[in-house]
Amino acid sequence: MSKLLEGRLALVMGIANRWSIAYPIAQALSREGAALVLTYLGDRQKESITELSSGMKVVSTLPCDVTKEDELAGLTESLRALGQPLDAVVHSLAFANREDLSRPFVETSRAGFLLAQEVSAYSLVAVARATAPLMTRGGSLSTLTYIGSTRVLPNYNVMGVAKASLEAAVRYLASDLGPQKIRVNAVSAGPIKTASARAVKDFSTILETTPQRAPLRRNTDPGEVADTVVFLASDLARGVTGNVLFVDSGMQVMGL
Ligand code: 0WD
Repeated sequence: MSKLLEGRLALVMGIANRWSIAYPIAQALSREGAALVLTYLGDRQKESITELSSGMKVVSTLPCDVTKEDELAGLTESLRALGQPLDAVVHSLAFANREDLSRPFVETSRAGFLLAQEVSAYSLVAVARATAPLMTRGGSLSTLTYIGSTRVLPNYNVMGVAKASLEAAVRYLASDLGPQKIRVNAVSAGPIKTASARAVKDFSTILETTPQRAPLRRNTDPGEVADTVVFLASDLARGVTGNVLFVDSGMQVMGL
């Protein structure tokens, strides 16, 4: 069977460790034939990315803190130097202060609110601006979101507001970049045990209740999220842009 992404180049941002959702996404893109560029935050992640990506076709591993304009400019330059069009970008990153994920939302500080917005939502705009000029034959920009954008989940708080902003950014970017045949979508994943998720107080309760209530009666497998990102990056999704696709065992349809 032919591979869906043979001859394509994909950028994956957000592999922090083996539990990161970006890791199975990179594996799935690689399985479908894509060559990869990976970015990391800090030297510790560089080591772990190098180890995790052995066996994948990685053409470059680059530092990129999305709050730093010089690192974003460096990313653009390094991608340009590869001399090959970029076809897919995966934005799988977010950050909020732990204290803002464990107390009433009304107590969110100005600085904590702005930090969550900057790293988790504005970064998609910054990444789109840094990478769209390299997507000369069109392509796909995918990000990761969570249902806390539209529903209230205990302690998700400031991150829920950042995800609402991120999803709105997906729609505006889809409109801006559509004429260049760049599609922009979000995948709304069900709860998955990762370092970021553990920062949300009582996250384990959400993980425990999902299999009792979700239509598929189980939690989300990160591989299912990864396959949806592959779909979005492939020509199969050529008519899909500006969307939020739920990969959550159907949990989003439930009222209780
Ligand atoms: O249940 C879950 N785990 C869900 C996660 C459900 C639905 C959505 N998501 C989203 C997250 O909100 C995030 O957008 O998936 C995305 C990936 O999150 P993850 O895989 O759950 O978490 P993690 O492995 O911690 O990766 C997030 C990474 C950071 O990890 P650390 O542990 O260092 O905070 O985001 C990256 C970093 O690698 N990151 C940054 N990257 C560049 N610049 C920055 C930054 N300034 N800050 C954080």
